[in-house]
Amino acid sequence: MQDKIKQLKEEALKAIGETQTVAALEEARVKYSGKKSELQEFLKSLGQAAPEDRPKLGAMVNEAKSAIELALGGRKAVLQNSEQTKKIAAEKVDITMPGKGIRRGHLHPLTQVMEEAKGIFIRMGFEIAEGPEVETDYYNFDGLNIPPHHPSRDMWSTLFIKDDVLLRTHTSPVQIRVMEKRKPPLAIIAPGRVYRRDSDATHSPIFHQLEGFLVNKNVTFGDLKGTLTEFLRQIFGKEKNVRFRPSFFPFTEPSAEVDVECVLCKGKGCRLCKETGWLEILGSGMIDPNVFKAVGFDPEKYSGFAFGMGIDRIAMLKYGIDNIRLLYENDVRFLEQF
Ligand code: 2NM
Repeated sequence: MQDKIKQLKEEALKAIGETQTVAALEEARVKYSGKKSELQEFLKSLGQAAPEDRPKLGAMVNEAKSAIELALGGRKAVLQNSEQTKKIAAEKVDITMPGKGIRRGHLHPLTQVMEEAKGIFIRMGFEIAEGPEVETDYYNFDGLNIPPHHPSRDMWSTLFIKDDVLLRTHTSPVQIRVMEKRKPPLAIIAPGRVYRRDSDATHSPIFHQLEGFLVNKNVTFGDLKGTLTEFLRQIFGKEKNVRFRPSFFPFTEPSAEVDVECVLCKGKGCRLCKETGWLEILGSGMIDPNVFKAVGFDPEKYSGFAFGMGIDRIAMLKYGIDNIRLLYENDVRFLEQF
């Protein structure tokens, strides 16, 4: 009997010492110290032992029991600790590792050029005005000295909505609306989307214009030249030559187109400038007396200059973009280059 108890204790202690997981240890606990363990059975059967042997045997069983329980407790602490360590090691995060870069977005190249152009005029003292993209033919044409059925309407391939309602072909209607409401002195720019029935590598049915005008007493063609030359130097670079060339617009008299030295060949002549050395950038002129009469300004008292430019065209020239569609397809591989 005594040998049996001793053997059972040794076996239990050895098994406990060899467990590798908390789960295996729990199995060992059930087997060696649980209610149905051999040791427990042993205690129950003590009554069959000789009465003089019972105290000694009882003490031995109890001693074995506490030794096993002590070993279980100790082993449990060791195993729990090592399982925790392994778990922590497995979950370890290297906080010194570089993160996944978050790519910064940026403004669309058209927006960038529009903002740049607006900024130049704002710093000269111009105000921004906006107006509807769906216009009446009065504001788009009549008010600008372009009468119904007049051949000068052919200058714009207009998209009509109804007989007298259309998509504005330029932002000049905004300027007519401002002049109707306010009195000189006025210095206004009108940026925005405009629409024409036109589509090829350099024309899109929707494009962007920046127009502007200045009206006051004694405004001269010299003011127009100075203002637009300064604008073009800021947007294309100080070193570029600029030239004013006579032209015609129904709403200005005299009218001039403004060219900048070719950005590609620097004036030598190339495919971009059609061998002329110059790029057409702006239309401009002194506001026609008929426009002043239409808005109720006295042309004897006031004079003014006006100008208009295509922002898409300027963006294409500045960035060397040869197809206007690229500006409207929203292909990130294209856009991220700017
Ligand atoms: C251009 C060229 C020349 C222009 C004229 C006016 C207004 F309303 F004041 F009469 N706004 N914009 C103008 C003049 C526009 O674009 C090529």
